[in-house]
Amino acid sequence: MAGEPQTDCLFCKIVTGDIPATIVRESGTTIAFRDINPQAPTHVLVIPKAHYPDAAALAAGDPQAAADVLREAGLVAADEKITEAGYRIVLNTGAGAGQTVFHAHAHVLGGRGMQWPPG
Ligand code: DGP
Repeated sequence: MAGEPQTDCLFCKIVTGDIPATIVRESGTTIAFRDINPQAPTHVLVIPKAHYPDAAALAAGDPQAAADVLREAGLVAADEKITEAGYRIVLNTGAGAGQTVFHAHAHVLGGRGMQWPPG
């Protein structure tokens, strides 16, 4: 069923605490933790606690939780003091776009200059 935990999902295991992570924020519907392979001085992942395979599925299945992810991404940026310089929220969607973990997540990246277009 949509939103149910998946036994084979890495990020569901971070939600349950079965896999450790450095959690920086938590809300009723989301957690935010540092990326294991940071691509910028600040690189935090914000995920819904419920399992949806990508951001589009999350927005379709639970629009409030999708909004919560974006709100928490902004609060992470404020906590990390990267709002003034600017930061990026990235939602890789599909393997062709670089998604490797199929539990919806927003990358919050900041603390260095950013290029456009992204690679
Ligand atoms: P994406 O490529 O958009 O699916 O991003 C997945 C991110 O997840 C990637 O930047 C690395 C991160 N990641 C993968 N495994 C772990 C883990 O076990 N712990 C943490 N904290 N991050 C992980």
